[in-house]
Amino acid sequence: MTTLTVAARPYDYSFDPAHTAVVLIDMQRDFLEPGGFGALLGNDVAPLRRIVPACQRLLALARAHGMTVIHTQEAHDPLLADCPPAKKARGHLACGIGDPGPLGRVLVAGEPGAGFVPELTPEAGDIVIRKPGKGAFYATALDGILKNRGITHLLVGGVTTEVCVQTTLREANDRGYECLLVADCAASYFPQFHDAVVEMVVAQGGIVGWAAPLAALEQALVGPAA
Ligand code: TIU
Repeated sequence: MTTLTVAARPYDYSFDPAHTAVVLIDMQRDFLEPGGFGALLGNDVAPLRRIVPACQRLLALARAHGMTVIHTQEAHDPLLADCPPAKKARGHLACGIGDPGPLGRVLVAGEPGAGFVPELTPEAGDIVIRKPGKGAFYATALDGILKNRGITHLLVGGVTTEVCVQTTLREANDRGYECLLVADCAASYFPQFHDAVVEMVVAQGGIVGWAAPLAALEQALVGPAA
């Protein structure tokens, strides 16, 4: 049993890498590239692209320390059988979920847009969870997979902070997982929403979890920079 401590908010976060998973939420072309679902919703994708190098470092740390790596992917089956009509209708998009767009059919599994950005392609041994909703626990095998591995702690990053990241954090917290939001490995199209989520997570004594920058996690795992 190894207990490492991260200088986090609202107070130190302790974890054992053997019982910890890095969960990287939805780092897909549909959210990070022009022409994808996020851009079709009217968003500028630049703030999301900026976290890619930090996410690469987070994955490298996880792999170097034997942690489970989980990538989630928001995508629907080609028949949209797992897409609630209410989700497809939301936003009244001319080109919405399931429609042919610049990156293939929007948010459909197997299409270019649903794929991960090339810098964060899953490696052998990583687990990929396809999810139909915003939370990664809803209608997926994630909870069972984590329990099968004895995972109790989650280090969470990805996009977008206030939609799929926050929903997943709350789902995980209610299931008893100890969650650290790696703040600079998450991003929103709206920087003020990102900042607000970080504050919401750590408020009230860490009612939903902890937050820390990647550097604090690096320091816990590899010691202070020389
Ligand atoms: N639109 C938006 O901010 N997010 C999503 O639709 N999905 C995720 O957050 N992954």
